[in-house]
Amino acid sequence: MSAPGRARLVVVSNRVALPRQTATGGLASALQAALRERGGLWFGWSGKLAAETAATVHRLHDARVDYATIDLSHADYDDFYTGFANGALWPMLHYRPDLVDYQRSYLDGYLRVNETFADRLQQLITPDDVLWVHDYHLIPLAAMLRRRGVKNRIGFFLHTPLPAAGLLIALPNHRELLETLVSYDLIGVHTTRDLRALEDYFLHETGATMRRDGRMRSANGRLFRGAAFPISIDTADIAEAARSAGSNRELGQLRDSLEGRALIIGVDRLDYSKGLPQRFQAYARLLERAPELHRRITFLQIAPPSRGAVLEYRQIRRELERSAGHINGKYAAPDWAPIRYINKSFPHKLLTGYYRAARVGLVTPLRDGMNLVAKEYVASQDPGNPGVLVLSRFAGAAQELTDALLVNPADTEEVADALQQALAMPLAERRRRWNAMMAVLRKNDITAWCNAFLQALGR
Ligand code: GDG
Repeated sequence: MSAPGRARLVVVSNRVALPRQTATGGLASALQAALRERGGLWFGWSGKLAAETAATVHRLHDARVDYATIDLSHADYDDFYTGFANGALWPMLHYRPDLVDYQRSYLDGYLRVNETFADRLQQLITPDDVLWVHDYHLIPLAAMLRRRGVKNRIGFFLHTPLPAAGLLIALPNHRELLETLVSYDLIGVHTTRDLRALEDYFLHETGATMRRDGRMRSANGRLFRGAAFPISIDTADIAEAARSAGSNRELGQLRDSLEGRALIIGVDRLDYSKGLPQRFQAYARLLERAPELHRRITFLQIAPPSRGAVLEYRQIRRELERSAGHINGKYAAPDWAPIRYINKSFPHKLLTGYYRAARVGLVTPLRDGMNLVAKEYVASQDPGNPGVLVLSRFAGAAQELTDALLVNPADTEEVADALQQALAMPLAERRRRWNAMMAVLRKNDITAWCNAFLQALGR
């Protein structure tokens, strides 16, 4: 096998962000940046539905990257994607066992699609390739490839948090699923907290043992390792995009419409893990107790809809419409709306301009693997006059961005306090905090993340 540094990189993820597609997910944003830098093959679902799963493999080549995608049948989409991945695994991994909708037929569909991925992928790879599989949709893929005789190095990265073993065991058939992870050579997670959970699960629930060299040995004798790799952004690229967005017409329109008011911004996929109802409540609390801020602030929440096929996502959408309407109904004046709530996505470059125009970045997920919006907000700031990040303690990003104002997203008063503190923060303190966070992001950018993972996988 050639050194992984030189070997071809094959990235596998459920969704593939094809060239010139707007990527509104963290995984897509990060992998797009990583592959553009290094070249390689990206394999996954096309995002399209067809009569049959994977009848053909669609191929495309652009800027050093080969793309190979397959369509999913309606039944596979329902069972694998909507049913098991987003209806059972996602809530479980985000500490919401109450929302888990487990059905054996969903798990069967999930395993079926992973088998199809393994079949198609096997035809696309050569023995020297290094495989990097992403996220909770594809947990058993390596085990299925190994059964087909694939001996390549295979790494896995989990983009969500990993809850403690005590919670994970509430997932029916958890061992059937999670034990397949031992077929990867390296399992990457975002934070040391996630890593502790991973090791705890294997050591206490599956009979694996820890060796002196930090690798684990599974009950059936396979050696594998877990490690933390906090994902990041293309820091320099985002800083430059935000700087040059200044001349953008839409950004000018936003600035004009503010008429000098301080902007608070939130940008999140519309997802219950992002803490949006609690965030709206905290903002309402701020308006209630600080009348002097009325007409002087505007909260812009951008929340592109996602996973509309899952009931909880439709419910939260309705809940937020009600809540935003309620806040505006109660506090708005003929010439001022305290909250602007938008359910659509924007070009990424424009977002960086919006971040820069905002005095406060409000990022308060209940649980989040990392949260790239927090990092993008920091990287987009004007060094001479940076804004303040208010960040949930339960986002992975809080482990690195310790100079943000860290809050418990469920604590309405604490979030309202932090907003007030952020809006009043003197320039010198804003600059000190921003410089400290920016130093972290310059050092650990997306390239560093990618290299750290691939180097560890090569060892
Ligand atoms: C998962 C994990 C982890 C958002 N709205 C628009 C838009 N976005 C972009 C953002 C950012 C990305 O989507 C969102 O990333 P996050 O990390 O904040 O959240 P998830 O989508 O939940 O990502 C997360 C991540 O994977 C990576 O491992 O950090 O914890 O949940 O890049 O800018 N992009 C565009 N228009 C939008 O309206 N173009």
